[in-house]
Amino acid sequence: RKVVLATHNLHKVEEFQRILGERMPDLEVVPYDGPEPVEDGTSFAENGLIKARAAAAHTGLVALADDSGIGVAVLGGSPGIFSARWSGTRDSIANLELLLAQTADVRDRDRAAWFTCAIAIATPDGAEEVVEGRWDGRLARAASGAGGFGYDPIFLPAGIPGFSGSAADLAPEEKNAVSHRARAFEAAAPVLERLLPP
Ligand code: ITT
Repeated sequence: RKVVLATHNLHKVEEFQRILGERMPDLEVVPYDGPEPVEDGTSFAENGLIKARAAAAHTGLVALADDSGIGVAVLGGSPGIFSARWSGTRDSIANLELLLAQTADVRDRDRAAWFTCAIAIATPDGAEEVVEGRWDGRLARAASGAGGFGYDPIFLPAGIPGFSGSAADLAPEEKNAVSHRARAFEAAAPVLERLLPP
């Protein structure tokens, strides 16, 4: 059984390979190298579906897409769906530095933030579903940690006993046990089982 992963973000590919390898080891994951559709949806779910639909149509395979980002409470949930290009570029350091600058005056107790991941699944014959996962925490005041990608160095996950570092301080398997992507995948797995050909 095969699924095409409709993302050009290599960090997402790596996380999915680990998450899928552990939870659905019999599934073959093929990367998508076809045309990238315009992501002009107004939500994570819509943008995920746009990507999954395009990959399913182009490959003839069941497609899985991830649309994700970080939300900051005092910014009304921004960057949200604009996370990948928040500074106007895809440079993740520029993006996280802008976010730190925008929240420099925000007190510790008001720094609530969260990651969201929408996983969309589309089949070549037009079935589609989308699920979401969320990971709550706080925005750090400075970047730290060497792992992860994107905004991980400035995200302080809540609820990990004895841990006060950033998401970039977590080992891949630790992040993949609790992240927004892992939680979304938990909801996506039964959908995938249902939509994959036998
Ligand atoms: P594709 O559309 O090709 O999948 P993308 O990177 O453009 O790749 P998105 O539009 O979904 O994907 O943008 C997601 C951005 O949100 C991503 O570039 C990161 O900056 C951020 N992000 C998502 N998940 C993250 C995670 O687990 N850790 C840190 N940052 C994350």
